[in-house]
Amino acid sequence: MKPLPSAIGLAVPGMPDGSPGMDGPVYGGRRERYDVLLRKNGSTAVFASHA
Ligand SMILES: [Cu+2]
Repeated sequence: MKPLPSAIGLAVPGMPDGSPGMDGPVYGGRRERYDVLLRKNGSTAVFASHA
């Protein structure tokens, strides 16, 4: 895991299937790829990608 940078926060827009809280049997085990976005100093960057 990467060291944590200073940031306002992390976000995952859109509640993609397979992300935390959108996983498990009720979702039929479906998984989508998604990015975790990091917001800092007025800009947004991809912090992590999950396939
Ligand atoms: Cu959700």
